[in-house]
Amino acid sequence: MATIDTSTWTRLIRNATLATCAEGRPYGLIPKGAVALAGSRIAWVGSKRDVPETLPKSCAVNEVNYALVTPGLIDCHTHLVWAGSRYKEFEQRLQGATYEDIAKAGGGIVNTVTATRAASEADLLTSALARASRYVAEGVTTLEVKSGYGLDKDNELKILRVARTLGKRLGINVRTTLLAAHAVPTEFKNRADDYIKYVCDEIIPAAVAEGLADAVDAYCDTVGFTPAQVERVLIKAKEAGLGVKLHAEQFSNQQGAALAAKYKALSADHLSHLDKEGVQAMAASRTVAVLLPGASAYLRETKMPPIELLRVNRVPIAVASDLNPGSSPLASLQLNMNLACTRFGLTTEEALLGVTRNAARALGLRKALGSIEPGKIADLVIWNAEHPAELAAQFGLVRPAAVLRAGVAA
Ligand code: DI6
Ligand code: FE
Repeated sequence: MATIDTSTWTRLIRNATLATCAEGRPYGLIPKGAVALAGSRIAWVGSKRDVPETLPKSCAVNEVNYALVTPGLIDCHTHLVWAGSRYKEFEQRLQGATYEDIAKAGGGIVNTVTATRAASEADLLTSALARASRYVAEGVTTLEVKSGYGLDKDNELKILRVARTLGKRLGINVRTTLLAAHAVPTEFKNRADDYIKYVCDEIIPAAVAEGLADAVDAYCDTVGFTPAQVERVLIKAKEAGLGVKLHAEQFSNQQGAALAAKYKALSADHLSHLDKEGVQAMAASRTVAVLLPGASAYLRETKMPPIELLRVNRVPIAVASDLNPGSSPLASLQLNMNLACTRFGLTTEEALLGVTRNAARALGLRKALGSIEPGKIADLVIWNAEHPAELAAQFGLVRPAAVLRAGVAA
């Protein structure tokens, strides 16, 4: 066997139940594993018996007693920055109203827009920090945050700035997504096309100029925008060099997934009403299917995404929390892993890959994050658990014993 160069190693985690989430075997599992770091990167991954005997003197050694070690978890779809509460709509739905009824009557997203526009950047940061901290406490090291409750240039940028600050304050990796095409604001009532023009001509360029958006998303549905309107946003975002994503096929089938695939979207999200053509289009473009079981459960939806079709066509499946005040005020990625299994029928392995390897792909970060492999960033979680299935098989019981972010203990 070739000798392993340990000269750059700064830390060795030994005696781990290593769920690398790399391809090749279930969970990428190495039962008696070890992982070596060189600063912020992963230098070597293997079996305990292959660890060289001589290590540099300065290399820290962590014996973890066969605890489970996974990549840092990634929530690739949240709307974490907002103000106000929508508890009244929850009560209305319990009385029989639907999400779409409430949106059409002028409630829903637009409600949260009013509160969010009125909130200061400092207040938005305070509430967003509290929400994001819950994710950090459950092993999340990368979080996507969408705008979409500002719906004008200044307020959309305000939300994206809060998102950027969150990452710095919590020392986690935050990816921002501009979702200006989330709903039609009241000042553009019955003028959705004009609003889309404003999004394309003013909001996207401003977000690009300030470097505030990593990607662009749009809401393609009966409560959102038509495929033709969404397409204009996708074209503009692509021209600006940004990745694109789409809220698609949540309440109805608008062929949004196929549209996303046409623009080589990183992901199409929700997908309860996705059909075979949509699945095949996503497979061809390697667009990730992001499943949001919390939103499905919270709105008491009965139509489920076509999991078996996604599997057969080898569409990568991610799982996210969709944290937002209207359709998923459920601030936990682990809860969503569990719901992905109980509600959508994912396996526990699919649930874990959905918040690691495939979630990284959904954010365009598959080369840097999402698995424990040499060269990747050393975002790792050591759990009070023995087996990777435990992460999805419970809720609120399995907790990180330690978290490393880019090789540094958090
Ligand atoms: N993502 C969204 O953007 C909307 N639904 C979803 O799953 C809901 C946002 C809201 O109601 O505030
Ligand atoms: Fe969403």
